[in-house]
Amino acid sequence: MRTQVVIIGSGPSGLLLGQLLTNDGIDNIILERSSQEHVLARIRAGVLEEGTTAMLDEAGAGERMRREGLPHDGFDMAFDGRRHRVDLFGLTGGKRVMIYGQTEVTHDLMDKRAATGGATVYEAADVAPHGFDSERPYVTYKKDGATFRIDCDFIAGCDGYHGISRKSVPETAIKLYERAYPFGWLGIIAEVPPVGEELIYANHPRGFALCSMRSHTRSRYYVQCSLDDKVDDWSDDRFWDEIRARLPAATAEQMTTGPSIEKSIAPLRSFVAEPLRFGRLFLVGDAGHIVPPTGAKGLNLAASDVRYLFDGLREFYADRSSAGMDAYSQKALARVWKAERFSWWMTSTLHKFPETGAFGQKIQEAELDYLFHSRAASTALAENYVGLPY
Ligand code: RFL
Ligand code: PHB
Repeated sequence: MRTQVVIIGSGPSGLLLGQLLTNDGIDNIILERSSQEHVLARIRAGVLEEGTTAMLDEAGAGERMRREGLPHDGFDMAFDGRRHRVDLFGLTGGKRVMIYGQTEVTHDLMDKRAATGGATVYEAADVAPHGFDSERPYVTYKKDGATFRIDCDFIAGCDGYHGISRKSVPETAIKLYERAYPFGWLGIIAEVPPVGEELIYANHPRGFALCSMRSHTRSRYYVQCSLDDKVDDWSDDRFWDEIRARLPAATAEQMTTGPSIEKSIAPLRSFVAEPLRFGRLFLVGDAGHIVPPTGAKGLNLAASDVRYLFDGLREFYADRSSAGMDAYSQKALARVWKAERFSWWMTSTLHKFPETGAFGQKIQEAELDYLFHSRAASTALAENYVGLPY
């Protein structure tokens, strides 16, 4: 079998890249380890930057998002018993974010791929990239007991943090930067109206909390938890008591509670691999970098990586120029590191760190107080939250 680009992984980065290539007449095959149902069952991101929504439109997969997504012009930060609004729209000269779940993004991209005849192999086992340091790379995989080989021009490693692409690169060719945080996020979804019109990020001596949403009737809430905690340690009642304890009293009183329909714990990590290109293999999205979710940047970075790589591939096939692909790693990393910095800052400012104690809490409150009394500091926050240009 032969194609132009083999894409490993059908998360948002693989699906978005695949759709842009297909629309441009560039042949591609997606190899995905899991089943389609499993990919669609993962509940993750919820905040899309304008760059990301524009790319979904460009891919032809933005129609439902434009209809059902919730554009937000700001969000609140709560600390010291009060809520303060960050006016994203006013501070950035008219930019906003879109609240639309990653599950829906994935769904829309899968539907578009099916409608335009793109090939995806689900439940592809033992996927392995080969020969990417030569002119003739290929990828092998197993399906239903048989082994297959696909020859190609390029391989896009869109297979997430635990994928095979990054692991296939010789250790001497790659440098890894990493920081693990000493806590996790316990997240739930419940069929209850969100407590506020906009998101609320809360700093509290008991720990961080986030009130997000998926629609006007579906809430997505998180609390900082211990890495040793298990989902079973957290009954719905314990979760609701804890999140209310971390919010200003007036907000807690307004909160509607109800049974959770999903509950999971995620560790928080910052991670970057350098470079993101190895001959004819490219690392895209979470395969190349991870941010803690506090800044809502992971999915948006996957989209900006796809922008740079797609432009490079298009230029190669249209003009036989490798200039765009040669610039991929450096361009993507410049944006990645700025989002890493911002996500680290949001995480550091809003979470309870066991080692810093009451002093750390006071410093955080001073930083937040400064933020809301300085237009310059608020503008820097808003500019990063809506997404730096690319
Ligand atoms: P994904 O989504 O992990 O997809 C990778 C795909 O590759 C497949 N795969 C393989 N396929 C073949 N062979 C192998 N050997 C393979 N190994 C893996 C996997 O099955 C999977 O289908 O990576 P991608 O596409 O780069 O997308 C990245 C985003 O999913 C991620 O950055 C975001 O979810 C991060 N994130 C958030 N990002 C935001 O922009 N805004 C948010 O509000 C936000 N909130 C979050 C988040 C992530 C969270 N968790 C659980 C990690 C909230 C949470 C709680
Ligand atoms: C979410 O809605 O899942 C969400 C929102 C904002 C974040 C992280 C996650 O910073």
